[in-house]
Parts: sequence; C-alpha cells; structure tokens
Amino acid sequence: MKNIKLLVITICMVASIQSIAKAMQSNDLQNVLNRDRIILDGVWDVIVDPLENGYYNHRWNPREDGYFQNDKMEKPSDLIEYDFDSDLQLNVPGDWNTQEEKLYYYEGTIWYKREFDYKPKTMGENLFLYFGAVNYDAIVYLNGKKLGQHIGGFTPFQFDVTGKVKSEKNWIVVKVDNKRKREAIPTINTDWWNYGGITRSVYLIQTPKEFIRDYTIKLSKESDKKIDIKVELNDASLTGNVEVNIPELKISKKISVTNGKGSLTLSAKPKLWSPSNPKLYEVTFSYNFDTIKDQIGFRRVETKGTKILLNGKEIFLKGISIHEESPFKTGRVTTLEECRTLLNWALEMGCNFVRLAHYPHNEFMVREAEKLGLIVWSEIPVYWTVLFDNEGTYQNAENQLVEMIHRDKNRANIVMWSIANETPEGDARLQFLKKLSEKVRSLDKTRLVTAALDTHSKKDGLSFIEDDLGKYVDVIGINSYCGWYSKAPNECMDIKWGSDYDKPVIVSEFGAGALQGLHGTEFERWTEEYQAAVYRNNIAMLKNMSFLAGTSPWILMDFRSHRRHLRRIQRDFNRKGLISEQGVKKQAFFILQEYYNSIDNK
Ligand code: GCB
Repeated sequence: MKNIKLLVITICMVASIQSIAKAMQSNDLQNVLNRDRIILDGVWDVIVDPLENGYYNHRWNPREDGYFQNDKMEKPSDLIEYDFDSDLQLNVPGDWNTQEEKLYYYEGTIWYKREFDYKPKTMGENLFLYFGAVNYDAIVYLNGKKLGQHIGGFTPFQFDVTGKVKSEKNWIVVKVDNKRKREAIPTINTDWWNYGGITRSVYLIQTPKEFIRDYTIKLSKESDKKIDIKVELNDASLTGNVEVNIPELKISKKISVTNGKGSLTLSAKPKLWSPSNPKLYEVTFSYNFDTIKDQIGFRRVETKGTKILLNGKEIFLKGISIHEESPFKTGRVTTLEECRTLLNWALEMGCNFVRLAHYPHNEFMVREAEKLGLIVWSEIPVYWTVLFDNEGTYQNAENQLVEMIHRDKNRANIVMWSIANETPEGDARLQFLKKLSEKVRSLDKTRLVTAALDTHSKKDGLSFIEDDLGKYVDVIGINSYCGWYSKAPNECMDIKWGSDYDKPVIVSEFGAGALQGLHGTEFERWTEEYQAAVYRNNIAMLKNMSFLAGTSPWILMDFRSHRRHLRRIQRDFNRKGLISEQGVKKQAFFILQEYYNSIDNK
C-alpha cells in the first residue's frame, strides 16, 4: 500500500514537472489547418460517468493502468454498465450540454470513443493526434495505452503517435472531465456556461519524417521593409535549407538550418495589413519532402503615450466583445459559418476590432477575423478570483498563455494578448499577473499586453485608474457598468475619468441587459429602450476620456450563463447582447453602430 502511495506521488510529481517544462514553450506543430490531416470529427460513442467508476475502483484507487494495459479492453471498466455500444452518442466537435437534454447541467466525466483505420500515404511518415480543444481535463488513450493528459479547455494539444497506429481498428478513448475546481483556470465562478466535451475538431496529422515543426514570420521591429523569419525542424540534428517563397513579393530564398533551426531577415516591401486593407500573402516553406503554406499579413502595432498606432498611424478600436457561442442554436461554435455570422454582425455594426472573450477562441475564428480585417484582443481565462498564491494555478495559466500564443503568433490581426479579466487587487495577484506579462514579453515582442480591470477609485471627483497592474500592461482595459450595476443611465454622461498612467485605455466592457422584443420606457430595466439609454449615456461619457483608444462593449450576442435564471427574462442567458441568441438585433445595436460610423478612423 505504502509503495502504491509512493508511486502515485512520484507519478504526480513527474506529471507536474512535465507540465512546468511544457509551460516554458510549446513543441506543438504550427499551422495544423494547412497540414495534411485526417479528420476524426463525427459521431463518437460515449459513456456518461458521474461517479468516475471507469477511472477509480470502488476503493477509489485509479484503475486506469490495470484496465488499459490490456489492449483487448476497449472500455474504461469491466463493469457491465461500461459499454460504449449501448450508451449515448455525441457529435465531435461539440459541447455535450446542448446535444442531450439530460446533459444540460452536467459537469463531470464523460468517456468518448472513436474507431478508425489508417493507411499511410508514404513510408516512414510521422503522425500526430491533435485536439483543437477539450473542456477541461482530458486523458487520452490510443489502442488501450495512455498517451497523456491535457488541462485547459480552450487551447489545442497533440500527441506524437508515430508508429503507434495500425492499419485497421484503432481506437481512441478520451476521458473528458469538466468539473469546476477552485484552483483551476478559470476557477469555479464565472459568468459563462461551463460547456463540457470535445468542443473542437480532432485530427490525425501526417507529416514526412523530417518536417518543419514551427515557424514565425513577421515584419521586422526595425523596419517596414524587412521581414524576420525563424524556422524550426522536428529534429535538432537536422541541417540543410528551408526554402521560403512569397510569390506576390517575388521572394524565393533559402534559410540555412543548423541544429534544426534557422533564421533570416529579408528585404521586402509588403503592403501592410490593416482593417481597411486586410492584405494576406501566400507564403510557402519547404524542407525536403515537407511543404507548408500559410496566409500571412504584415503590420506594426505600438503605443505612443495614450494612443495605439497601427502601421505608424493612430487607430481608434471600434470593437465589440464576443463569446464563442453559436448563433441561432447556442452551445459552442463548431463551424466556420457560425464564426462568419458573428464576425459579419460586428462588421455591420461598424467594428474594426473584436475582443474574443474570455478565453482563446477557435483557430478559424481568428483566421476569419484576419481575412475580414478585424483586429483581435485574445485572452486567457484568468477571470475574477483565481487562486493567485497557488503555484500550480500559475503554471496552468502560463501554460494556457503559451499555447494561445504559440497557435496564433503568426496572425497579423491579433494585436493584444490579455492576461486577466476583473481580478481583485492584492499582492499575490499583482505578482502572478506581473509574471504572466513578463512571459508574454519573453515570447512575443511584437504585440501589446493588456488586462481588463474593474477597479478604480474616486479622486478629485474623477473615476481614477490607479490599479498597480497598470504598470505591467501596455494597454489598460476598463470594465465599467454605469447604468446597470451602478447609477441610473442618465447619471453616466457626466462621469469624468483620470489615470495614473500615460497609456491607452480601452473600455473593454460596458452594457446592460435587455430582452429582445420587450419594450417600455428608458427607465424600465430589461427593455430594449433601457439598454439603448445605457449605450447613449455611456457613449457620451466616453467622450470625457482623453486617453480613450477604443471600446469593446459587452456583448455582441446573448449567451448562456448559469448565473442568469430569471424565468421571464433570462432563462439561463446573460441578456447583455446587442443581438438575441436567435439573431434579432436590439435597439442598442443601432446606437453603437451610429457611434462607430461617426468616428472617422484616423
Ligand atoms: C463582467 C464580466 C463578464 C460578465 C459581465 C456581466 O464584468 O467581465 O464576464 O458577463 O460583467 O454581464 O456582468
């Protein structure tokens, strides 16, 4: 018994050391959407396991190794109830809550299983099993053997399965657990639905034996006429040349590689990416038998005093916050079409900017926004009161940050990485977020660091921004709900703001709830008129903020939240959307549209 305990402790220590090691940088493949892939989406068999008896025996000892070492055992337990063929089935990608009525509130474990055959295209190729996102804790098995575990519900992960896949009858089993935990990121308490499941696509990615694992391509810090490129092959012993081609710029160059790595600065004169000209260039990298394409934009973003500059020119960010929730049917977004619907609504409103709240969104959401000319604020779910003094919590947050940046570092439209939302002031929190901001800067010097703050004090009759976190970010986000959580709508327009920092401020949230179709006076809560009045008055207030560089009001569309139960109004939806979940615009949509159309964007 003692030995078993010791073994468990050792395994836990190794696992946490591994996750710390992983947090330093990501080894995942860059740009999976443009690689050769077999899509494993579709209907998966599942077993709903609220007591986790597929994982723990009746003495609550983990049973996984005993059971899965036997590769004839295609299920997590020999209990007769654990039968993938006769339990439910669910679609992947997809949350389970909106697929089965009885899973609407479910938080716990569900086992997923899918079989597949595999015919390699060429001899000796490499194979990776990739998950776009699983919320929240995923333990993955292939043909009865554990591949590993991933924690964090909104970032991709992958396993090298080269040599582990047979030509027929392979099976993947995933234990997915979305139980909320105090020490997790996010923590127990949020204002969005805890959708569980394999929420994004699953791929088998095939590459040649030697391949380009990662690359970074961007406008050089020094000059708009230079492009910096870094490449990394899958094996540190590889040498030779990676060829880079950008036909439209007439660029064809060789990057010399030693110890698996190479870099080059090119002279070029790309047209710069911006909302009014979201120019993307087709770029190809090749190494021996491996070729990978990407669509790349070049731009420069920086701050100067209280202004944000894009390509050297001041830009006002006309934005809207968005949750990754599907229009019309609700639940998690699973298709490109759904992303297009959301992003086109933002464009129709006059936006050049979207805050993708409160966690990293799907890769195709970000790529689609890039094509449409929408600037993106991307964030990790360090939300409200996470356990700031817990080292494991920090490592988890950092790991999610690293995975977010790694996936999207080549997207021109992402200009800001946000490290937190409405976190309460205090020493532990400041140290935690300072460390995260340093991590961002160590990984990416071409973007801005931001965070949404909700605290400000009163000083000389001003609402004053003096949160110490302001020191560590480049752009300060302020969430402020005048007319909803404080004051009446008509008391907002006279509020004046001050700040300790000579930095740009984005009002990253303001808003009010309204049930679409409910009408009344502008003094009656929940009516469209009340919401419109809150928008009118807050927009008037924004004009008093000399340091304002943009806004992303809360929020584009009504979204599901466990906190919002009012039977006649909310029915589990946060109603601060400018559009209902059924796609109908509320009056305030047009107020914001008018405001944005009146701003001549510099
Ligand atoms: C906030 C949060 C957001 C909530 C919103 C609200 O400040 O950042 O996640 O949904 O307020 O509706 O209360």
